[in-house]
Formats: sequence, C-alpha cells, structure tokens
Amino acid sequence: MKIGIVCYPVIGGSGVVATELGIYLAQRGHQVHFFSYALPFRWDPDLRNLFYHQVETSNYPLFKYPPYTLTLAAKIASIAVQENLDIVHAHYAIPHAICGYLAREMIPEKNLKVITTLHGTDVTLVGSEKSFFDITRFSIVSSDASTAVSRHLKEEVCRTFDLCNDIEVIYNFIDPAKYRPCDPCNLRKTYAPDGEKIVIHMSNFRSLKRIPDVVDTFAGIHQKIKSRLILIGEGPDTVTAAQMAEKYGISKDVIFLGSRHDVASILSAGHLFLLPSEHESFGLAAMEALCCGVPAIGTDSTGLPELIDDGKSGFLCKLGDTEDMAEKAVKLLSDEDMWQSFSDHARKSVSEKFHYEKIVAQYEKMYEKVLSK
Ligand code: GMT
Repeated sequence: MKIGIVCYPVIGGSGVVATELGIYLAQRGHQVHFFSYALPFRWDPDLRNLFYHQVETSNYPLFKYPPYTLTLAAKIASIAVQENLDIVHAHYAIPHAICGYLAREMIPEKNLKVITTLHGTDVTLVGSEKSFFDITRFSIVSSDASTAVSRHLKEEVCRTFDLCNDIEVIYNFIDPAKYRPCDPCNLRKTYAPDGEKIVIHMSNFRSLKRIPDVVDTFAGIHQKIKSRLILIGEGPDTVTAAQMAEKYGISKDVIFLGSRHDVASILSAGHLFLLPSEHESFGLAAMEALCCGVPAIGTDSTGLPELIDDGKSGFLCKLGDTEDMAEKAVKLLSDEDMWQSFSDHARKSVSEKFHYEKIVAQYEKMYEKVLSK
C-alpha cells in the first residue's frame, strides 16, 4: 500500500506512535510518506521506502497567523496525486484529520481514503473546547475510518461527541527488543551510587500530568526509603517540580534530565514509574517503563487500567491520592520478591498484549478493509 502519515514531529505520544507506525509499515514493504512541519524526532533515515514531505508556511504580511492547515492540505493532495497514495492516516484530529478531509475533497478522482487516529487530548481537551467541538466531531464523522488508542478513549468519544459506533480501538504498541530490563544496570550506579531506589516520571509536564502529585508521592517514598526521582521531559510544570523539591528539602535527590532521546536505557534503570495523570488515554510512557520491567503506579480514572494490572504489574490509585500512591510504592520497593514478580509480570503482559507486530497488523487490516469498501 502507499500510505501518507500526518503527525506532529515533536516529542510526544501521538508523534511517537505515528512515526514508529510509519517505520514498521515501511519495514513491512509499504511505501510511507510523512507530512509535517519538521522531521519527526524518531525518524529512521535508512529505509528506502520512507519519505518525508516538509510542509512550509507562508509569511505573507496579510496573514497574522500562517495558514499551516491549508498548506498541509494542499501538500497532501499534491503528493497523493504524484505518488498515487491510497490512504492518508491522520494522527490527532486537530488539524490533521481536517487537512486529510480537505485533501480528499480536492482530488475526488483519486478516491483517497482518510483514516484518523484519536490520541487523547484531541478529544478530551482540544476537541471539547467550545470553539473546536463541532469541527472535531466533523473530522471524525467525515473520516473513512477512525481509531482510538484505548477503550477508555473510545468511551470518552462516545460521551463527548455522541459517536458510539464505528471507532475501532487499536492500542499503542512496543518493541520488547528495544525496551528491555537493564543487564548490567550501569546507569543505576550513575544515578543512584548509594543503592537508592530509582523512581521515574516522564511526560511533557503539562498540568494534566499532575506534576505536584509526582513530587508529593516521591516525598512520601523518600521519607521511608533511600530513593531518587528522575524526571524526563520538560514543560510548564518543570519549575513547579523544582520549587516543590526545594520546599520539601529533597532537591539533591531529584534529577531533572530534560528532553531525552535515549529513554529506553534510562527507564530500564528505574525501580518504579509514576503517572498520576488526570487525563491519560493510554499512557505510552508507562508502557515503555513496564516493558523494561519497571512496575508503574497510575490513576484509575484514565486508560491506565488497560495497561497496568492492579496488584500484579503496578497499582491503580484514585486521582490525587498521593498518600495511597506513596504507601503502595513503599510496600513494593521494600519487598524484593514482590518487586521481582511485578517486574516480570509487567514485561510479560505488555510485550504480549501490545507487541508491535500484532498492533501494526491491526492497522494494516483496517487499511485493507477501508480500501475494499
Ligand atoms: O501525553 C501527552 O500529553 C502527549 C499526547 C500526545 O498527543 O502526543 O499523548 C497522547 O497520545 C499517546 C499516544 O497515543 C497516549 O499514549 C497518551 O496517553 C496520550 N496522552 C493523553 O491522553 C494525555
């Protein structure tokens, strides 16, 4: 098949999933064309059937805001004609699904199919905003097929937009050969030279990630267990984390790594991953940790129960209940046998359920179904 993929190129779950999907599809012999304003950050330059089309914006003085959406739609349409694309797969509804729709309408003779994958905040935050609500709903109903990255997100779409059918759940995926337990665990010596337990959080540090809950939970763990908190990623609440660490007097045990590309090796050095989010459609970062054999604690009101087996690979807690999170973390980190059994279960369950070969095949099957309609 000849597949176009539209995504955000920056560090973030939807961009990672889109880019890795494109890479695996290209490895499986499909021709894959990426559309974005910059090269996706997990790009693999060695694949012959992988192409990147940079979308430029115009700075004509009349435009207060450069019309990226229009140049993106025009680029998709022109490459779809030039390369004879079968499908354009939009990751994130706004504005990518709308651009796919516009491109399809520009070239009706090509019979281009538009598939939209909803990742989470495109529905829970952006799409639910009054000004975006109608157009987000329209982008979903006018796609030839739509997917959601978890059952939880599908239910949110159903509740928010009253669209309950025709959305297929296709989970995020993982390569267990890349995300694996550390052996030898040299990085543990670097980050925790005195044998401290390593607690990790990785995100874009936006308010929905509940960074204060991460630091609160860690402070509770730190009171009972020699431990260090590693923070991967950056965002508006990075400063909040630093201020809270200072206030609790634990700054020397909180390590800010910023945005990193080598996340697999850092995650594998951990003993526990924290994701106490308010919204989390799936939790790619938690899956990467679990696959490395690192148990995770997350919130039960999100998509995380589809990923974390409560009491087996981690714990599910109520939003904001940092006391419970800390208590469960301390129990786990102080019991070697329990930790090992959680670690083994985490790796096994995630690599079986979300193996990339299985999930990429589900996308291929959906493409074939749409093309055969
Ligand atoms: O977590 C973020 O805020 C980034 C966000 C994105 O849109 O890039 O991630 C979303 O998509 C990921 C891939 O499908 C999911 O694993 C994340 O759970 C989801 N984030 C939220 O729902 C908050």
